[in-house]
Amino acid sequence: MTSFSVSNNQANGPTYDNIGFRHDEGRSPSYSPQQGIYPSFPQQAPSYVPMTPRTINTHHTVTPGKPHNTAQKKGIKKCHWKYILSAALCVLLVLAVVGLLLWYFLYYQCLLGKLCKSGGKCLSSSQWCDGVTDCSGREDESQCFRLHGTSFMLESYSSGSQRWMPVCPENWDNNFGRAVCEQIGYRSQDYVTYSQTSSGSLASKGYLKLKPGSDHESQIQSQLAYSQSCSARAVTLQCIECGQSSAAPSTRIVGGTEAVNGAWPWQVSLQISGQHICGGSIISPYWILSAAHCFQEYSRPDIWKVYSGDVSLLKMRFGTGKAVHKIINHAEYDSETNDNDIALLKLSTPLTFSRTVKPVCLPNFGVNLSAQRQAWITGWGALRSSGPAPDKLNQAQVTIYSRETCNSPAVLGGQVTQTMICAGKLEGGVDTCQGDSGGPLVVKEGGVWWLAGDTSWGIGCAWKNRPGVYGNVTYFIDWIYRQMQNE
Ligand code: 4AZ
Repeated sequence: MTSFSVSNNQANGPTYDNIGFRHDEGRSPSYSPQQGIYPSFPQQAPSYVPMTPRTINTHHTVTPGKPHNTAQKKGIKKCHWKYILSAALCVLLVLAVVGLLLWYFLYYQCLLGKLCKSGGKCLSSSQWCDGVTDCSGREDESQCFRLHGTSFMLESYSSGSQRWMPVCPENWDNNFGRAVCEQIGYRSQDYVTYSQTSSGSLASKGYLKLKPGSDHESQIQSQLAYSQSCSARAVTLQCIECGQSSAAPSTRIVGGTEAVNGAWPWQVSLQISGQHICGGSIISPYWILSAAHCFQEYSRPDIWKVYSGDVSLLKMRFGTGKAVHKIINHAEYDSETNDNDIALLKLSTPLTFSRTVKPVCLPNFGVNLSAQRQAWITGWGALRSSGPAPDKLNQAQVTIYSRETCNSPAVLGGQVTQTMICAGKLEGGVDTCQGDSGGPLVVKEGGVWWLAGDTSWGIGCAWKNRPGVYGNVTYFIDWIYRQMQNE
């Protein structure tokens, strides 16, 4: 974490000219046959002598009143069949082309349906979350529940109306809550409770309600049915106790300060041979969220140890640290652009939560963690570019900027993609730095702390108009839960 002011003399970032597609106004109209080339059928036998259309009538003269000879009649018949045959061929060709185009767009490109990621099968939209597994990787039935907003309202995807709907608490109990949390990706041991909230405008289009006699051990979404009304409010779910800090952060805003124990209980230090390399955030007893670039050179899980529970690296070394069972880097991480800079570490044994070891909340759908929010960064990174790393965890408050501001030519000039967010102080002086990578960017909203980003990259540290760049955790939420479900 860096906390000093420097003036930045960097040249502005590159700009890109986006010359969009222009319709070709001078294009000739599509082909249409010229009038008068072919004789109108069946006035006369065709001549098989190659000729220009203009000469047709000069080769055969037909005397009025005189019967046509047999050859001429045969010629007419031949021509008749030829004409029908070529017309039929044309129709067949057109049908084949139309069929091919329909197949390409409707099935191959799956324009109207949804594509299975595994196997590439195209399903109709109503097959998604209908309780029947159609994709070989089960993804059509694996993400049919989500939590919405700061109230943690449960939503289920309705295959019938093809939208997310709140769940009515009628017939609901903790067994269903636990089963849904497990389906989302949490362990049943971590389940806290279910409750009820006002669904507000989200229920204006109805609810999904458990049918009487539903069984929590069977597929839950196939036991939910559409209901216009609900006697109670809507189900909220706490799948894990998350986002609770045990100590208030310093009220000082500008610059970094030393953190106290328990203020950021999700912060971990990822180490190799007793040396701090990267930061990370606890999201559940088994899972740490960090940055993919931390594991490019050191990709073997057995060389890493995860330390948690204290602001002092020295003190944490008295503990043993947790072994890493598996490192899951995002498959589309791009080390050139830093796109998709996110990784998950599965621990060999679960963490025991305490006052100083707790998970942060993963962003629920609809929680606004975007532009102009005040957020906090924490880490054991360098106090200045290429400077020494501290023993104590540092914290600083930053502003999350809109992608438009991040990408303006004077700031990061188009390098901030949708998988990233940028945050810092445009005036300079406060930022993450080497060694903070993988660590958290958090926002407090509705009384809990949400993980908005993982520290990824930057141009220098704390330079004016060069805010730090973070992995956009909201963007990765489906990816994160998919990994948690699969392991
Ligand atoms: C790094 O090298 C690094 N100023 C992390 C964050 C930032 C710069 C560098 C953001 O790990």
